[in-house]
Amino acid sequence: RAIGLLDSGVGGLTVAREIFNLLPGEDIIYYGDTLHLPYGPKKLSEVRSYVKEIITYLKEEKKVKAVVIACNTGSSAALDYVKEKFDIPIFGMIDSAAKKAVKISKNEKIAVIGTEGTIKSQAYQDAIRAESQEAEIFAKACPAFVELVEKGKFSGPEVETTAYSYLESIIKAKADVLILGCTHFPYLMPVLAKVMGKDVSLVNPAQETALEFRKELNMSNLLNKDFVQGKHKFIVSDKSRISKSFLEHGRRFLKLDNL
Ligand code: DGN
Repeated sequence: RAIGLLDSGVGGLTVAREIFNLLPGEDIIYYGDTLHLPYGPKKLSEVRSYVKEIITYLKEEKKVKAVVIACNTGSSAALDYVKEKFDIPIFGMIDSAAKKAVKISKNEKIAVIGTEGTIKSQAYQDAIRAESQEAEIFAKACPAFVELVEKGKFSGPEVETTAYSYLESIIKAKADVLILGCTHFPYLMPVLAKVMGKDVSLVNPAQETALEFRKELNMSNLLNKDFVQGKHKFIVSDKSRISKSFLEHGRRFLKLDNL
């Protein structure tokens, strides 16, 4: 049986890439909810119902054995809710990144950036707090980063100025870890690293999630042990948007040409 991955659009392909690399033998069905994107500015209750619908589809129609909500906003809005509703393992983006951040922080000043929905939900703040009572948390919604990445702007003066204005307060607060709590942000890694300075570690939730997910599959005896190359399938909810934008962005986000 396959693993289901879902996101509002193409962003989750950054998570898919990590999972393809770590779990090459698994069949994976990627569902991009292009009909409802972006999730970032939407009400959490609305995002929650989209996520529930998609998981219902993946489970009932595609018979997936496990699901990764490969979207920080989707995970923030829906993870606890869907975990209760479904009887298959469902994994989100938040906890593994929060754990890693607390583990590597030396001064317990941890910053997290994401969409408005992710930051408003407090999901990262709660997850960090669950790992460390003492941690000082700095959270900032950075919606313009999503737009820049979707325009293909990963570096240059505009990105740097935007990054500096969003991150100034975090830099001044001397946080030593920054969680890139949105699927799009790893693309800005070089600029973010430059703006934050060399003493700040950046945590990429896509990597942390893929590592923890592999452990979880192994523990639940759901890993495919056959030595075969897994098949990858992509589904979008708005077929009219599949054409250019999904394919073009998809190639870039996934760095694969087989879309
Ligand atoms: N995939 C979303 C996230 O990780 O929060 C960002 C893009 C969006 O808002 N749709």
